[in-house]
Amino acid sequence: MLTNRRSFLKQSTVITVGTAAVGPSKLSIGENKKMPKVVEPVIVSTWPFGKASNDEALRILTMGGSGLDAIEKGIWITENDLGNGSVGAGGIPNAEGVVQLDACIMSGPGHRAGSVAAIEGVRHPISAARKVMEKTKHVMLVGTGAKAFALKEGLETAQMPIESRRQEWLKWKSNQEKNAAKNHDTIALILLAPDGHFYGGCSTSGWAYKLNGRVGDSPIIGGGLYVDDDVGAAGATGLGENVMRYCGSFQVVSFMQRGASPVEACMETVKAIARKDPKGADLSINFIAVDKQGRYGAAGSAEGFSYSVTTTTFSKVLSAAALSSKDIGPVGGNRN
Ligand code: SD4
Repeated sequence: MLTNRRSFLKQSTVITVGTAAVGPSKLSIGENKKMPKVVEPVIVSTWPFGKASNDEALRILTMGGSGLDAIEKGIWITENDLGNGSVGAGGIPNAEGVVQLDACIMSGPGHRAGSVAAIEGVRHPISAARKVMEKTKHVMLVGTGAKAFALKEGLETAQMPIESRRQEWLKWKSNQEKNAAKNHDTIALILLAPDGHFYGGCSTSGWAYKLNGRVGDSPIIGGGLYVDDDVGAAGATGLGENVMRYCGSFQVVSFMQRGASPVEACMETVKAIARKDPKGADLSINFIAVDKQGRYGAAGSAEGFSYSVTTTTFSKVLSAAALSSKDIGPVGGNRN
């Protein structure tokens, strides 16, 4: 049952209707006579750093680029930011001092997906994921196989970890007991494109100082990302182990399919996980979502998650709804 529907609806933001026309003066793709409909694009991503990726995704769409181009090139912006310790070559390494990157991409049309996990030395794991989707019969490649494939496809390599991350890792290694692993973030970027279809991508260096070979939720279809062209798209950030055990992004889309707004769907997913999990609300999980009406929303298991939303009329960072302990009942796990 969806609870507190009214309060959720207040938080849920409707910015457009899927069939609303966008004039050619705003989008050059207005010239495409074959396009069945042109809708106002809505781009949503995790964290404030996602805003720069959103802006690039919008630029790509405005230039007539495809939804997949917008996802890939948008995520490139964050992957290229060496100051970002969570994504791309600037990412924090694993416990062995090796940066292992996870990424995936999904196309609503064709329900296609591509993914790479624990890939090393490739500058743009999101592009490797796209190549897996477009050039192979498979969905997911991992480790050395993923790297070999990416290199064969001509993708750029990069030196990682960068020196400052290596120095931090050395400090962490010499003082592991006292240094808790740092918080860590991911870019999940989802969009409703002008062609009326949904696309999404996710890219991360994973949890800081994770075990060698550990793969999180971000490259798992249905975990860190899910797109259903008939319903909408969802993405996740946070502690992947608490997302992937529950097919978190899939759950968000399923809630939307059953009539929930994006913010309701994100919150119902957080609640469903918190009610079942022995950790209760102590989950460190966050979701974003967009639906067919162009509505968007986000929710997290605690205060502090913010996300970025971009359309042709604004680009801004918003605070997500947060789980309240009264929403899940007494702590202890397996509550029904
Ligand atoms: C992971 N979900 O590897 C990623 C990391 C993350 O906020 O998003 N942290 O578990």
